[in-house]
Amino acid sequence: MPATLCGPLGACDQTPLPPMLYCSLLLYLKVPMKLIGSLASPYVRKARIVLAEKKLDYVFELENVWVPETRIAQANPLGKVPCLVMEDGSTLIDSKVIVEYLDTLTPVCKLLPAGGNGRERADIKNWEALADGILDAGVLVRLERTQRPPEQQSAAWIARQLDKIILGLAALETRLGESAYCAGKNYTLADVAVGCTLDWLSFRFPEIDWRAAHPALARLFDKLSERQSFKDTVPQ
Ligand SMILES: N[C@@H](CCC(=O)N[C@@H](CS)C(=O)NCC(=O)O)C(=O)O
Repeated sequence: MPATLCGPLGACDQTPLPPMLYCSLLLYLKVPMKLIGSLASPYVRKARIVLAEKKLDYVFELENVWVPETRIAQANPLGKVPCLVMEDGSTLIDSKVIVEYLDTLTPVCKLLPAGGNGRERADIKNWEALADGILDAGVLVRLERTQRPPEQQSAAWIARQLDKIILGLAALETRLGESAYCAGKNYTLADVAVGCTLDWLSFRFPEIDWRAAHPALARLFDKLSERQSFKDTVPQ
């Protein structure tokens, strides 16, 4: 019986190739990485911007994780995007994990300092954690408002999450101060994460006028918006 080339996630009713042979064949055929995601998700955007900055080849597969027919669980048991399917068919989940891995693939536009500089690296990851944490709070507010009937929505829960957004923005503003970029003189993953967060807030919470109260963040965001990677991934 002829062997059939089939992806680890796909159904296959013929004898698959032995895994080692399958992986070697994929590498030989130069199957590009695949990013599963949506055009609106700020976490997905973070990965797309990093892929673009690092000039990495990939296929972007759109997936709506909110419809019952979604097949995202085949790639990510947590049912979330982004999910990166690597050349050998194995997957990485969570934008923080994905972007850290992507940065190791090429020295082009290094977004995290290499190995030895642990403190600097932790500092950049800390910016990312804060930016992502603001997003997490925003997502919880949106889910409360869009997925629950009005009479079941908790005003206290929404206020708690909105506080995190407000305090998180204030912390970003103070930390940025007069610096050219979040981590100092150089553009890093911290800027990618903060830029995605600010733009998503404008997209989903236009009533939060973060620009007015945060001139340093507004200045940073205007600079980031000139980058092709940001222009090509505006949330929609
Ligand atoms: N911490 C995750 C968050 C990913 C996330 O929450 N993605 C949203 C889209 S914006 C999602 O897929 N939600 C589906 C769900 O929660 O079921 C990351 O950084 O990748």
